[in-house]
Amino acid sequence: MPLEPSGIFIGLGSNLGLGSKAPRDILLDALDLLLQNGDRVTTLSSFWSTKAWPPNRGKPDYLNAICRIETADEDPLALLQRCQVIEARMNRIRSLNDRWANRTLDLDIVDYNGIVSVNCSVITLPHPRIAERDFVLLPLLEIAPDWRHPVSGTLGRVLLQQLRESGNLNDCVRLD
Ligand code: PH2
Ligand code: MG
Ligand code: MG
Repeated sequence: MPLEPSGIFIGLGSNLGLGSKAPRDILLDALDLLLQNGDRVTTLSSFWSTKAWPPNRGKPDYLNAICRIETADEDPLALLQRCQVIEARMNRIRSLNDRWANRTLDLDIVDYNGIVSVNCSVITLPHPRIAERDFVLLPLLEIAPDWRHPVSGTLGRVLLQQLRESGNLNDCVRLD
């Protein structure tokens, strides 16, 4: 029997405001824009305030969330492009010399129906660092408690427990 597809999950992040908009407004606008593109947001996690990774570089805290969407097409690359257009509309500047530069908006495809693409220059699915990121796992598990990593098959909650045991937690606070 085929495995139940796990769904399409997008990670949202912001650690910079834009004009009068705070990160929270930017994430809400991004959800609106996804919808306007025809990507139906079916579930949204809480917003989490998280310490910037990598730590101790003086970067502002992030606001992170995860949403689950349903797309009209079945094309991860087309979704990536729609996400990049939304990032650009929120004035996302890509820094050439700082991989972890502050950002007004980051939309990452975390998991696209369990698709595994390795060594693809355009997009790596699932997102390669899920297992190391509590700011991804915590909101993801809120909306998909039985989510499994598409590559290892390991339950997300087990990955989170492993992160806890390794002491590599990032100080994430769930907001109301
Ligand atoms: N995203 C990054 C780099 N560092 N730190 C936190 N807490 N949350 C993020 O979403 C994040 C980060 C690159 O995309
Ligand atoms: Mg990211
Ligand atoms: Mg990104």
